Order: sequence, then C-alpha cells, then structure tokens
Amino acid sequence: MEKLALILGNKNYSSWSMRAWLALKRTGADFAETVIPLRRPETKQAISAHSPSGLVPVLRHGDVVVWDSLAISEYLAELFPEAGLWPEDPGARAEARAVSAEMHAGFAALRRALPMNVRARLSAKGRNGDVDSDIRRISGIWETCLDRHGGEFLFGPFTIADAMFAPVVSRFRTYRVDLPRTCRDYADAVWDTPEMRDWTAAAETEPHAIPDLDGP
Ligand SMILES: N[C@@H](CCC(=O)N[C@@H](CS)C(=O)NCC(=O)O)C(=O)O
Repeated sequence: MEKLALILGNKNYSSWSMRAWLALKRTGADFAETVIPLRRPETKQAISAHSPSGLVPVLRHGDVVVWDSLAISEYLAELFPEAGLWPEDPGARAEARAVSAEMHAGFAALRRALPMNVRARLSAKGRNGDVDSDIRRISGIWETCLDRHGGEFLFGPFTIADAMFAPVVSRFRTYRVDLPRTCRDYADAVWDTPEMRDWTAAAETEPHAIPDLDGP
C-alpha cells in the first residue's frame, strides 16, 4: 500500500487536525506527519502546497488527496474496515454519522468563544447564552449516545464520532466547563486514550505559540 501522509496544523490549536489524526492513529497504520504552524506569514503558502482548500488537515495517499477531516475519516474507514472506525450496526452507524456531521457543521458559538488550546487553562471570556446552549446540546448528544450504545465511548468502542468530539473534550478542560457526571466520565475516558495522550504530550512541547489564543 502507498504510504499515508497527514498534513496538520499545530497540535496545540488545530482542532480539525486532531480529529483526522486520531482516526488515522486508530487504524494502526504507519503514516508520515507534517505539522504546519498556523497564523504565521508563511502558513498560507505552506498549506496551499498540499491542500486545494488552503486548510488542514490533508491526507495524501498516492494520487489521492483528501482535505477535510470528516472526508479523511470516511476514507480511512473504507481503507481499514477492520479498524472499526464506524459502529458495525447500521442504525448505530447512521447515528454516529449524524452526530459527527452535527459536530462538523455546528457549534459555531462554542468554537468562537472557546478555541482549542490543549496546554492552557483559561477563563472562558466570551461565554454567552449561545455557547451555553451549544454545551447543553453536546452534553445531550453524549448522554443519549452513552445511554443507548455506550460502553466507555459514545458507541461502545472508540469510533470516528469520538474523534469528532475529542477537541471539545479538550476545550471543556481548558475552560473548566462543568459537566454532568456521565459526560465528565466520558470526557476523561477520551482524554486518557493512548492516542490522545500522545497528541497532548506533543502539544505541550510544541514550540510555536499563537499569542492571540493564549489569553492574558
Ligand atoms: N472543514 C475543514 C475545516 C478545516 C479548518 O478550518 N482548518 C483550519 C485549522 S484548524 C485551517 O486550516 N486554517 C488555515 C489557517 O489558519 O491558515 C475540516 O474538517 O478539515
């Protein structure tokens, strides 16, 4: 098989990159990774050398180029069926796709007010009613999935749906968001996966800071 290469933004700040990277790690496949620091003078040109949309993450696999986190995850699920990246049951799989799509397309208020910053602990300055309603909806999704399908993760074993919500898990830690008990346990389980630990360890020591996102 051609070697897989994933092009990412900073591990500390790039929430979309985290999703694709976690999905790829779960396949167990060998891959090369390139981190492009975001918000620097050379960023745009560096990303455009790989990505038709000018955004990361991008997966390259021979002639195939996939430049969106959810599309990358779908591609990996097809390439590595044995990795169980989606639930086996068609109904559960449809639900996992629905919550993943909801995360992919939604929660703009939360994203704006609580940007991902893995290594920081900050106060949530821009938290308002819209952010609270995003937090309630996300907690509701987690509770419903855990109740209907869960073991440790939303659909039992770790799937793409968990990778899609992993940056939210990090945001909730950074901004010390209070959660119902079940959601707290779920968030801890995601945070404690070996893949997430690898990612957060790399984020801790990454040299490139974005001062605007680091708070006062
Ligand atoms: N829908 C895209 C969104 C990707 C995205 O917005 N990526 C951000 C980084 S997290 C980016 O590339 N920004 C370009 C820049 O900051 O120059 C996906 O799911 O991959």
